[in-house]
Amino acid sequence: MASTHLDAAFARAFGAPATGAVQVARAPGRVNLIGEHIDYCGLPVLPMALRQGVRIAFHPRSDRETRLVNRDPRFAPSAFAVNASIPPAPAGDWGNYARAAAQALAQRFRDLLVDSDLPIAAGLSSSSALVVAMALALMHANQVTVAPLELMEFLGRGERYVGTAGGGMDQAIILGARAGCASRIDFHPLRLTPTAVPPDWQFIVAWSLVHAEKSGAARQSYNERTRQCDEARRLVATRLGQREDINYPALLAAAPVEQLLEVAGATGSDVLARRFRHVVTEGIRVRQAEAAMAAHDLAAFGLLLDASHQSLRGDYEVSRPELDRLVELAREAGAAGARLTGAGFGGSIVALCRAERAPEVIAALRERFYAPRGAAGDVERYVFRAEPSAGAEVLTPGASSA
Ligand code: NG1
Repeated sequence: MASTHLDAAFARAFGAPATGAVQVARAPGRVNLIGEHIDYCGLPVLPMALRQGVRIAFHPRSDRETRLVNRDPRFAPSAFAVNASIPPAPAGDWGNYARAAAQALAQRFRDLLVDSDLPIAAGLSSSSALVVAMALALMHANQVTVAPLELMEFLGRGERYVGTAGGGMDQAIILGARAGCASRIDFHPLRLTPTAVPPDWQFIVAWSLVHAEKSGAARQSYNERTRQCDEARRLVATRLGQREDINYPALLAAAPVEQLLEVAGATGSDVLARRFRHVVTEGIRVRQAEAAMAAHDLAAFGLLLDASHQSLRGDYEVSRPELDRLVELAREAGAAGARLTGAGFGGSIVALCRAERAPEVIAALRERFYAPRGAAGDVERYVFRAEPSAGAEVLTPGASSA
């Protein structure tokens, strides 16, 4: 959307500002290509930013009030005062993502109009895009600068305000993505390493039509996985004679994979052994996938996507029949590989194919998944080609942003 449209919508929501131009912060959504449910274990992941994202038009106020209006009428206006401690709105209120950023930055405040072309609860990080866009708007209006890596870590921790024990992948890629590239994110210490996505590769994102609401049961299941991974790590470390607080990267460096899996299998908990196996094997797949991308080896990357999905489905138990069906259909239509992306429990899949095959894959999903479910009308929003895009920014006033 052109920012002039946002200016007009802003004026309708708050009245035209008496002084200065309305400014716009933009933060993209992301699709994680591989490395799922391992960022909170401190293991590398390989996401890329999307063209779609969140835009916030903003203008300073002279008091400590922040007023938020969302162009999507499903989200009611929200307001809060910026103090040292900002109480959250009830669980599930979208305004909590803005509060998360404001609480993390604790500055003075403004009127903000939020606009998004990202599907919500689709595993594409619409929530973190909102947190990052909000943080950039607040920082820009208050002339605060924070070094990029520090801001990524800061907002990763800051988003836990909403109650999800998330890793740091989303905030890092949303802020640090490079156009045309996927980025390997390492967490100890935080570092982004871009790899160009080969021009004849096409990643396709398709939504399962199932909302993965982070505020409800999905959050509990997500947080349960983080606890299980931690428990599995402690059990394996103790049995190997390592320190109980050793982190995953160090544990993986301390013993061969076969030995780690054998020790995990002997702990007496089938669930913990399977969670552990997912984490360890997924970590290996990330390295292999990055190498396959650098070597333009589409078939190898596709097989790694398939293996990741099997592991997330069987060992990690975060898939759903709708996601499995989409993966199956994408494969049948000629994708080299496909898997659920994001936290799961609903949300989207990502599939990879040669660029020239993308129309066939998209058409097959439309006919065989969306049409039978009565959802063919809005299909462009549900299934689309993922364009590896640049990270978040504050746009120059008056600049048009397609
Ligand atoms: P999504 O897909 O946005 O719910 C969540 C976490 C990530 C990561 C993935 C699973 C947040 C903000 N994001 O992402 O850190 O753990 O799940 O790989 O909690």
